[in-house]
Amino acid sequence: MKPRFALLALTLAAGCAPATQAPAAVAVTGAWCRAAPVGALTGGCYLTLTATADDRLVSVATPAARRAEIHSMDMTGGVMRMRQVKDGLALPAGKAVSLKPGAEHVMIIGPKQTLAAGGTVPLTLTFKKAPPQKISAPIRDAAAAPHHHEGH
Ligand SMILES: [Cu+2]
Repeated sequence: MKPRFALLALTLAAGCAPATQAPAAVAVTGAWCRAAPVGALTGGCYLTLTATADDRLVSVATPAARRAEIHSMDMTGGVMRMRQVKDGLALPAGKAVSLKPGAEHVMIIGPKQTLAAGGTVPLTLTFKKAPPQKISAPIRDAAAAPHHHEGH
C-alpha cells in the first residue's frame, strides 16, 4: 500500500505542476444559446467552464446584443428569480461549472438580431486570471427546457 500511495502522491504533484507554471486557462465546452421568437427582448446562453487554476468568470460581452450579463437563479418566497452576478462566477480549479437552463446562465439583453436556430452568437468571456476568450455559441431550439425568461 505504501509504495502505491507514494506513486499516487508523485502523480498528483506532477499533475499540479503545469497549472502553477502555465498561465491560467479556462476550457469552454458545450456553448449554446436558446433560440428565441422574433422580437424577444432577452435570450439565454449556456456553457460549461473548467478552469486549470481557481478563477472567476468576471463578465461576458457580445456584439450581438445591447449587453450580456451573468445571472443566477434562486427561489425567493416560492418564486424563481434571476439575479445578476455582480462579482463574477467562481470557477474552482479542475471543476466543471455548468451554466444551464434553470441555473446560472448568460443573459443577453436587447439582441440586435433574431436568435434563430442555426445561427450563432459571438461571446467574449472575461476571466479574472485567464486571458479573455472569444467563442461562437450556436443557437438551438430548446422547447423542452423551462421558459425562465418571462418577467425579466
Ligand atoms: Cu437571466
